[in-house]
Amino acid sequence: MIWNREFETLPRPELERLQAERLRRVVRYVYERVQPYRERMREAGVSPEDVRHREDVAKLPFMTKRDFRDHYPYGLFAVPLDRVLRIHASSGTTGKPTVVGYTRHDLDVWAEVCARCLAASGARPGDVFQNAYGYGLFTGGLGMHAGAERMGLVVVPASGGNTERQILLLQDFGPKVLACTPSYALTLAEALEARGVRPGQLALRYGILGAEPWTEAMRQQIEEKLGIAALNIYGLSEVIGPGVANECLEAKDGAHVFEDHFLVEVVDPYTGEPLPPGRQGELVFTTLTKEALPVIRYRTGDVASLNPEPCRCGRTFVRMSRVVGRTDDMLIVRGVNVYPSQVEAALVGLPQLSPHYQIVVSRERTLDELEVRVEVDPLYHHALGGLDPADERVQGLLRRAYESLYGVLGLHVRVTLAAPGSLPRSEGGKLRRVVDLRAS
Ligand code: DLL
Repeated sequence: MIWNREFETLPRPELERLQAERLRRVVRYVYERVQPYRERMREAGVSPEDVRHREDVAKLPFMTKRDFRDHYPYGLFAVPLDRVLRIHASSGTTGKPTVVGYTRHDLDVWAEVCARCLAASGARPGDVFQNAYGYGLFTGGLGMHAGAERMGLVVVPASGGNTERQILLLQDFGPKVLACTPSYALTLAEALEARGVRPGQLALRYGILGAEPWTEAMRQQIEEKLGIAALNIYGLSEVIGPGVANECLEAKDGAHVFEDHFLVEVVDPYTGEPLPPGRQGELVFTTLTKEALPVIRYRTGDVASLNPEPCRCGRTFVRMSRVVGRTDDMLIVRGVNVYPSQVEAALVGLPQLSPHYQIVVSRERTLDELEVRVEVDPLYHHALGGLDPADERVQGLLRRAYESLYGVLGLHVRVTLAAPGSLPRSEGGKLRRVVDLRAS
């Protein structure tokens, strides 16, 4: 179902005209109201008059997470604080959180784009919706909540965590739609399995999963274990929260970016030069309609590519690929770029392994060591009767995992097999899979 047919299927020329008009307006608006950005534009020698066409966005200077840190907490707001109705924040890896604010109009736009995500993922007005994104400062819970109310869903505001209760709600309240992080969807799937609940016994049909990277292999696992169609939702607090892009049920092949509100570019992470469609690089967003905290050319650190091909669902919005990693959590191990998703892709071909893994990077004097810890599939673990290093089958599995990782990464990796359930699980939110011991 297309929630807002008028905008989501606008012919490209009209959409691009609309973007140009909104871009001109937001650049002037920010120039007049946000001092740090005005200074940045002056330094770059660009004035609002220089921005006439959509392509002119490339003349503008970038914003980064650093700007949020430097002007913490409210220094990038474009309206006085008393026009802000809501504050959210995302915890960074270091120090202070990134603070964002919304006017009444912004909350309205946010509900609209989240409603589009829910509709694109299969939800229909009247469906019961279990919202297991965290409520609170994190944007996931309240963002999806507002979208669901806008759509007319029956909202169960479960929030993240408390797996026992989630299971009870899934069994007794009969939700058809579930939203949570993909790693938490796996936690829930395992918990159901452990209780002998089969997918067919639940009313669940659709999952709206995001807020962290995941892969096609994980999608398959989740779809099988929960008996649902699992759709990818993408977003970030600095741009709005969830609701920047979402896959459609028809194609499940890239997330449509809601381009009437967010102008997207892909740039070379090193040079900042815009890259053509299809090329992988850093996603950069300009908000076209936000009031409290518009961002201009915000560098997300997320690495992905764009696909402008028409989609069979009828939406005219460009599709972004899965996020393959972040420019800043990309590991460089002995000079080789490594994304966690590559490790996952290398391991999925081995059915004796489970999708639970952890990557540990350490340094022995000067040499980086990459260790991948991966859990053995519970059934296979049972058949093995433990993980005896002398067991030939264990050795064989280690060798195959090693070879597969070497094939994908071109790096020697130390593989450690772990017992089912021994590696960290998502307890409701985002899962941290990488442990980098080199800095400590
Ligand atoms: O995670 C917003 C959100 C909530 C998105 C619920 C989807 C669902 P932040 O906490 O600010 O906001 O984190 C944003 O999470 O820059 C990406 O690195 C990552 N991320 C978000 N969605 C995806 C996704 C929310 N579908 C950061 N795939 C972003 C991969 C994602 N990474």
